[in-house]
Amino acid sequence: MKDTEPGKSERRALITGATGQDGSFLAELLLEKGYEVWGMVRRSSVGRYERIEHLMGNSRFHIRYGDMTDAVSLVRLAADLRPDEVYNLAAQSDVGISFEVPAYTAQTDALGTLYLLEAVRAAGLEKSCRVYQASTSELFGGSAGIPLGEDTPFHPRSPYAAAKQYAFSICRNYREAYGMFISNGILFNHESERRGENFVTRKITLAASRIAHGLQDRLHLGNLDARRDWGFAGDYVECMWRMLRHPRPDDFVIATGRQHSVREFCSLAFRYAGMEIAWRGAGPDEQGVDKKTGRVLVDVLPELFRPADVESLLGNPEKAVALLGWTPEKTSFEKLVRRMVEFDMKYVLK
Ligand code: NAP
Ligand code: G4F
Repeated sequence: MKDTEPGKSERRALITGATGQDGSFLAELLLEKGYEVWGMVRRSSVGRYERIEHLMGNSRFHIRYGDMTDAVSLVRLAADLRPDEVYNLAAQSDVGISFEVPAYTAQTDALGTLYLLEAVRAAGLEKSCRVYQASTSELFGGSAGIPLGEDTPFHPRSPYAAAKQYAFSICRNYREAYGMFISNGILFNHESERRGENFVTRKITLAASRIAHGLQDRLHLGNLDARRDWGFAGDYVECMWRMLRHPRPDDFVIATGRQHSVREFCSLAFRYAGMEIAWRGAGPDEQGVDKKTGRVLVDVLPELFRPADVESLLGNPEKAVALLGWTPEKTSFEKLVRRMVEFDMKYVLK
């Protein structure tokens, strides 16, 4: 696999959502591969660039303002930059919060994707520019223990998933209708020490670290039985890049093929933070107690349950293994949890 096209010394990539978890890892990867990288960021009254601050001094990394809800800004960006590759990662990505801001989620995640594809077309790039769309395992709405693959029907269970279903479909439609190179990455949950603090994994590793240092009393969680196929974000962004190096546009499931419950994630994170949890009680009365002291470390709050939840997600990454050379569980579940706790044990003291 060549890193550069023949006759071209440097490819130019535009990343929407560059300040997010995946955007920051992807920007690092593309810079390592010799790309000129343009990150789209939105204006904020506070500097919110901590995930990409370390890239700011790189002469091949640039930022431009834009917003997925502002079609004009996307048209201008595509026309000015004329990118070879666009990675559409920008989204209101919190499933729980999408129940509270459903229309904004649809505007950003669904219509925003349409605007971006139209911007690529308006710039006359439909034959040259390759587009990656951040699709999601949330589209499936659950797996009931059966691994989910590219042919599994969708059943979105949140405004977020419904918006992402539109984005997935419009990407496929533009691929078929206009012959554009657009690939959907159907990514299962991927985490890291850069994960937003609302997502359950980071909420747990931060809380375990704060509790270990005496900075927090206990952790409140919702559905402890939810099961996810959790991988490491740094591994997953490599697949995004590989999808655009593949000879044909296509849709790919990226997953580890293993799943764990929220409860299991919790037990492991607290263990790495120096505490062994024993679980007692059931349903809303369930508690995680410190085996040594009997102190309650984790409890369940009914208000943290979603109006509809995806109970179980398990992916079948066979196609990506065969066609993209993807290695599932490159970073194991245990390594991922340890990495996040090790980071947060220091982070919470800053
Ligand atoms: P994230 O950390 O929440 O980052 C989202 C990014 O989108 C941020 O840079 C955010 O900017 C930006 N954004 C949000 N609304 C925007 C708008 N209206 N205009 C412009 N930018 C906007 O998400 P992530 O975990 O990196 O995920 C990246 C993408 O993959 C998302 O599309 C997500 O839905 C999808 N995905 C994620 C996972 C996962 O497990 N992480 C799995 C499947 C799919 P601010 O920093 O200014 O908020
Ligand atoms: O960490 P979560 O908020 O991630 P969720 O909903 O699976 O969504 C993430 O992964 C998707 C891919 O499948 C992405 F498309 C999406 O953008 C996002 O990155 O919740 C995981 C599970 C849920 O079942 C939730 O109900 O954990 C359960 N949970 C239990 N207690 C909790 C909590 N989730 C959160 N956020 N906070 C809790 O206290």
